[in-house]
Formats: sequence, structure tokens, C-alpha cells
Amino acid sequence: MAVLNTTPDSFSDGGQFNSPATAVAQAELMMQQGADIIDVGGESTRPGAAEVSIDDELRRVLPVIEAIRRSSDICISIDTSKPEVMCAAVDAGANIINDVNGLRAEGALAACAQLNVPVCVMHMQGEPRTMQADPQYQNVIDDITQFFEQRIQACVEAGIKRENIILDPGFGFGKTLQHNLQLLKNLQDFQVFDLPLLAGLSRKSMLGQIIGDELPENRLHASVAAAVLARVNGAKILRVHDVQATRDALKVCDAMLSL
Ligand code: 7PJ
Repeated sequence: MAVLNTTPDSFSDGGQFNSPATAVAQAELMMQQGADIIDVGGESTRPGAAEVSIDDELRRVLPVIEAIRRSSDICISIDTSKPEVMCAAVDAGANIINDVNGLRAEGALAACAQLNVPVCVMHMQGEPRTMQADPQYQNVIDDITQFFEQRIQACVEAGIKRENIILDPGFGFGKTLQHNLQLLKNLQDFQVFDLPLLAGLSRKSMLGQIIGDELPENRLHASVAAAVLARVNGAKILRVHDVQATRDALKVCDAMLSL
């Protein structure tokens, strides 16, 4: 899953792809490099990010989704928490909903049940503005397992097919470095649900903390290592910025795992 931000303020590629033409060119490059899914986002969820109105988010993502869909039948996911954006994006050609808020916004469950497309339910503690202030867990694995149980139940009760659910522990979303490392090390614990796991570690600040580099663009090698570790521990989908490097590394993983 290749990240395509249409935001002016995302932490690592903000402002680069916010015209349809540049966004489509970037999407095409990422497809050539081996992306299976293009994740289009119009709302930065980095810690401290400002909120975006429905209209602004629609103005950012719809022209990009429409333009990609005109030129390709690649799978497109829409990174949003707003039911209005979910519906308009699928109408414009998106195939998957990717919600960092785990479908907890009013109307999000009903919208996804109606749309009948795969949905990624991500765990986040708190909200982007304040989530990194002082994240606390009794046990990060058990707490997130419980969250997944509750969200799966809420999804199914709302009419979302269980087989349409993808789970994501939400690396960096209300988690300390220790929490993130525990999640990475024990990712296979979430296989109890027998649903696909998605992991987003690419260029995240937890990697910057480990390697001691403040600049997201200097985290390529750390990101590839993290993607490999997540794959070995059961992640089916990796959300990444650096498609070619991750694709090659995952091919090596998969060659070994297929024995
Ligand atoms: C994630 C995401 C993630 C899913 C972002 C960033 C922040 N969606 N959207 N999982 N992260 N499913 O790329 O650092 O980890 S935005």
C-alpha cells in the first residue's frame, strides 16, 4: 500500500502531490514500482495536525481519485475518518476505506456497511492533536486486542461483513517507542482474529528515535527493516512511502516464508 498524500502539511511528503496531475504521476510511478494499493489521504493525522473540513478534504481527494481511476484500475484506498468522504471517494472510484479512527465517527459504521467495501480498522489512543502527550496502557497487546474485539463486533452489528475487515494496531498513534516495539514484536498475536493485518511504520518517528535522525526522508533503511519485521510477524499489507525498496525487501521475505 503506497502512501499518496494530497495534504499541504503531511510530515514526510506534505505539499508535493496536491494537484491531480502530480498526484497521478506519483501514483503511476508507485504502481510501476510494485504498489498493489494507492492510499489517497487528504487529512494529515500527524501528531498536532490541524483538523480539515469535509469540503476541503473532498476538494483535495476527489480530483486525485478520479484522475487515477481514469488512467488505471489499480486498487485505491481512501484514508479518511469522515463518512461523507468515504461515500464520495467510493463513488469516485475508491475500493477500500482506511480509517485511522477505527470507524468511530458518527455515521462511519453505517456508511461502510452501505458501501460494502473492505475497511481497515486502525487503533488509535486519543486524538491526533494530543495522542503523543502521555500514552498509557495496562498491556498494549491486550488493550488493542480488546479494542479489535469491540470494533469487530460493532462492525458486524452495523452490517459490515466480517470478511471485509482489515486490522491495524496503528503504530505511532498514541504509543511510546516501547509500545510500538512491543506491537512489532508481538504482531502475530493479532492473528487470533484470522483477519488480514495492515502495518504502517514507514518513516515514522519511532524509527527516527531508534536511529537518531530527525528527518523523515532519512528513515528509508529503517523503514524497510521495520516492514520486513512486520511481514515476518504476519502483516499482510504494508503502508509505505518507498515502494521500490520495500517491494524488493518483501519479495525476499515472501520467498523465505513460502518454503
Ligand atoms: C497509518 C495510516 C497507519 C493506516 C497514517 C503516517 C501517518 N493508516 N495513516 N495505518 N498512518 N491504516 O503515515 O505516519 O499506520 S498517516
